[in-house]
Amino acid sequence: MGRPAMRLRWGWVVAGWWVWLRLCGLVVAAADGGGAEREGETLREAVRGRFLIGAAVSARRLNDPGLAELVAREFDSVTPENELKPASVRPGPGQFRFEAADRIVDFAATHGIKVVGHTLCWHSQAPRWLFVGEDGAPLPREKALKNLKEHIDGVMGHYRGKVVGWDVVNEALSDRPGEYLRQTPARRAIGDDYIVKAFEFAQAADPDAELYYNDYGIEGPEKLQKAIRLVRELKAAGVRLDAVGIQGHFVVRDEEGPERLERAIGAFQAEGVKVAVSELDVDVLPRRTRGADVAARERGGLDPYREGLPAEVAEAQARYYERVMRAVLAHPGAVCRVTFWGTHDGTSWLNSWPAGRRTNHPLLFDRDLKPKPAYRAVLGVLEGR
Ligand code: 9MR
Repeated sequence: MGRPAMRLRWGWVVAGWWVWLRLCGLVVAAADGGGAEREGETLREAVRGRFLIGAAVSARRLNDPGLAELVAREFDSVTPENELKPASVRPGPGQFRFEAADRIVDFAATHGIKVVGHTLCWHSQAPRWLFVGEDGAPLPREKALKNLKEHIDGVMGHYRGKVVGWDVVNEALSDRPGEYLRQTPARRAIGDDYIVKAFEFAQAADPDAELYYNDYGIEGPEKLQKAIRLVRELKAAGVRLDAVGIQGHFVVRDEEGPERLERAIGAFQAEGVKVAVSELDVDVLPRRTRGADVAARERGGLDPYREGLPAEVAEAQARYYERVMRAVLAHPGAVCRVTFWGTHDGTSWLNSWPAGRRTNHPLLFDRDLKPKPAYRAVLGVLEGR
């Protein structure tokens, strides 16, 4: 009788010590599911509250315990990668569907992680009926505004108090030189002020949520000017804009990316608006397409790293990430969040964009969830090394 009870008590004592040591960060590697070999701090510890550090996640992939453990360990914020887009939450007019996004929000609440909402108004991944009539013509302005308001009220209302901020409008700026706004279904139906209207609706739907404008390539000189014009117009219209999301889809061969990012962060800081690096990744595959327009497609893309990322490319990518993080730290207080667009390399959208199925390696963790040189580079910069 006595001996099993003793053993049980000793078991609890040992387990208690182990949990305590884990919390102190003294025991790490053996406990980390997915085989992550770490020493010392995690990203969310190393960032020391200077800004949020996050990853895009999918509800389905969070079912993988190794991936879930990695997210909870390394990040203090998540962005549902697709689950909050209009196409995902709106099965039809008057209808909302939140199950998948709710699973992510519940996961985040369990682990003390903040949730960023992506995205309320975008020309892609949105149902046609929001802004286009059955005859294929743009809806009348009043009807389109009603739909936009109903959408924003419904989604932000459901997540009030659970989502810290929203990409209210996504990718509204044109990639064409000299053209300011992209032509989109919302703009055709409502007019140029659809962006201001979306921010007004969002501000009213959840006054406590932060409001962001999010776009790719706005660190480049021409699009940056357009983004600054938009920031000023929103300000002039009296709507609140808490941060601009610079997506940060970089290509390792594009040497100037980090300098452009640093200049853009400084430029937005001068406008009095914060910056979120909202969809960070560093593509290692050859491609002709620039930017991150989801509609862009390329044929005959090479796929040289199917068997793994060569050490010298992994190193070049690590140096690139290091420069990106130095740009982020160069303007203290200017950046409110850095979010990686995926968790491990196998989850990245860049495995199927701009060319068909390939094996890309753009993130901090490899397909076995092991930290790459890029992870150590990011951690090193955060730790001041
Ligand atoms: O990563 C997303 C991918 O899973 C989707 O298939 C794609 C479809 O539109 O959208 C990707 O995310 C995009 C984000 O929503 C907006 N910026 C560009 C991102 C990469 O395409």
